[in-house]
Amino acid sequence: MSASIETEARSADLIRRAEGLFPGGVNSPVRAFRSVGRPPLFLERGRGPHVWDADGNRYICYIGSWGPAILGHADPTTIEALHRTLDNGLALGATNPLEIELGEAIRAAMPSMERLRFTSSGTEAVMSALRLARAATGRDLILKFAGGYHGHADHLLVEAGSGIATHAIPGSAGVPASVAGLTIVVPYNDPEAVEAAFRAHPARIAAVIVEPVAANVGVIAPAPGFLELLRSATAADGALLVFDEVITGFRVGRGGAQARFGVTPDLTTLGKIIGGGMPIGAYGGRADLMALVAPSGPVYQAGTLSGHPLSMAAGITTLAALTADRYEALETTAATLERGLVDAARTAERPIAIARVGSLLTVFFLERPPLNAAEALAADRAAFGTFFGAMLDGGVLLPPSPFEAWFVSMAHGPEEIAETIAAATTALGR
Ligand code: HOZ
Repeated sequence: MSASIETEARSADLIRRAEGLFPGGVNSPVRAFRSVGRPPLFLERGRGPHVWDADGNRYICYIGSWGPAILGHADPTTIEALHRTLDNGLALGATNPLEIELGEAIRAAMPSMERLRFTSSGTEAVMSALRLARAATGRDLILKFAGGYHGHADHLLVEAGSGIATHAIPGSAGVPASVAGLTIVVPYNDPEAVEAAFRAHPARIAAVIVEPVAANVGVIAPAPGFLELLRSATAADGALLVFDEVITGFRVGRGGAQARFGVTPDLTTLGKIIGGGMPIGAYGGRADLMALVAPSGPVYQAGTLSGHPLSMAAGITTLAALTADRYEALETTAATLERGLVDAARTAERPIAIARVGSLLTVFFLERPPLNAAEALAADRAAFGTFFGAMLDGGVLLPPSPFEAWFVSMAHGPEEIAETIAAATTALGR
């Protein structure tokens, strides 16, 4: 576990060079460790539940590639499928049979995706789904929830979560007011606010987009009846309901949040797990809506690397491994971790709140789990920073933010969970 002076120098050199190259030293803001007051980690290798940094230190990993690594890192079957696919070349610029195989596997798990299209990222999937919603309804307004993160398209960076919440950025510079003005933001889990928005803008809202389990301001479960209310309010007004399942798809169950909570959206966006760790996104839904997408219809959307064979191969292999009994075991693993953290907090007499839906979990330094972003953002950031550092010193790598989900994987076994709980007991005791 302990790094030699020589290897630590390697990390220091990488930090210096990265800071001279990339804004903030990173290629995505969530990878910076600023909000936890630590130098950034350079991860070089992952296997199963573990990752190794550039200095050779090993950690139990709960970043999980920010969601895709549900099987753990470097799942051997996935790696083998990638090698095999690679032998046939890379993107070939026409439809590859693998696209059909993955598309069918997704639709079988999520029947609401009657037709779908692959993109290269979740951001692209959401942009495309909302363009389609606007075209289908002939309306411009989008309703989203405070703290909801749907990628970095202009009109969705309004009161967004993820890196925006972590780094306390008020909203992104560079987004024209006229664009941001097309986005209505209301609190998550607040049915009255949703109804009031529809009353204020009758027949003007194209779509409500929601993470059915909020997972970018920390994990927040939908209150009973909330998703149902979104379904009925959108239907009553003629707006579309879009579930952003980039994180929850194949994570909170094979059928995603829509199956877990029994609410069917008009459109769904996916990413992360369906690519098994390779770049991917997908959007899809009702066949009549998807028929509007070019070349069937007038809504243009395209991508040179969409449906990339490596992404398809990794996705196919990953989805094939996600059997019902493995989800059951994952639920048990995550519940054991949750119970252990609750006990650790009790022993340390620390008031923390743990929110968990399936294998998504957040430790909030709050008295009780939040219901919305405003409550989540009141969490004690400094306390989380101290906790994060102590966990890292104890060999456990958490997402470096109080407002991100921990991703428990199917590779986390009893040993890793016990080690994590032991580290938390020490960390909370400090
Ligand atoms: N959506 C991911 C977690 N909130 C982060 C991906 C990224 O921004 O790098």
